Amino acid sequence: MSAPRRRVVRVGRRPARTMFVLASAACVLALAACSTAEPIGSFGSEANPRVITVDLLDFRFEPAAINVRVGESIRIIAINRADLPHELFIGSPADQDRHHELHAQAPPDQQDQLDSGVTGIYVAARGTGQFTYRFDAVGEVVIGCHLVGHFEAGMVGVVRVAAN
Ligand SMILES: [Cu+2]
Repeated sequence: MSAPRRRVVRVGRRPARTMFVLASAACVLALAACSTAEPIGSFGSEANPRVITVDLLDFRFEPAAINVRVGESIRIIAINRADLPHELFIGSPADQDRHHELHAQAPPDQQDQLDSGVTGIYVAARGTGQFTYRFDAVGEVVIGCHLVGHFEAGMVGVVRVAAN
């Protein structure tokens, strides 16, 4: 009978790198899972919109990608987790450009007055806001924050509107 062989655990370069790659892959998967709100549950009607909560952070939306179905009404609850004000504005790339220009032209003390509450909402630091939006066309719609410098910093997301 031979003595049990001792198992050698190598802490060489290769295993460490492999672990790093696996950990990175896991992180990416976790982020992907967290950053998409799947259309689960009942269809959001105008009378009974589906609620999606979006965190406003410096400088991103969480989730950054939202999936809805065409014709669906979504009550967006925007929770500002940051110490800066933010907004959540919905529209096509052209709408985003126009809204961006609006913010660029407006004086600092009017940055909070540029959202209609129909296509977007301004949310003070640590505040919460909400509005309901109906997604009428299949495709992609952009969400953005256009307070000066925020869009450029990457505060942009997407709503994917799927056919029923
Ligand atoms: Cu912002």
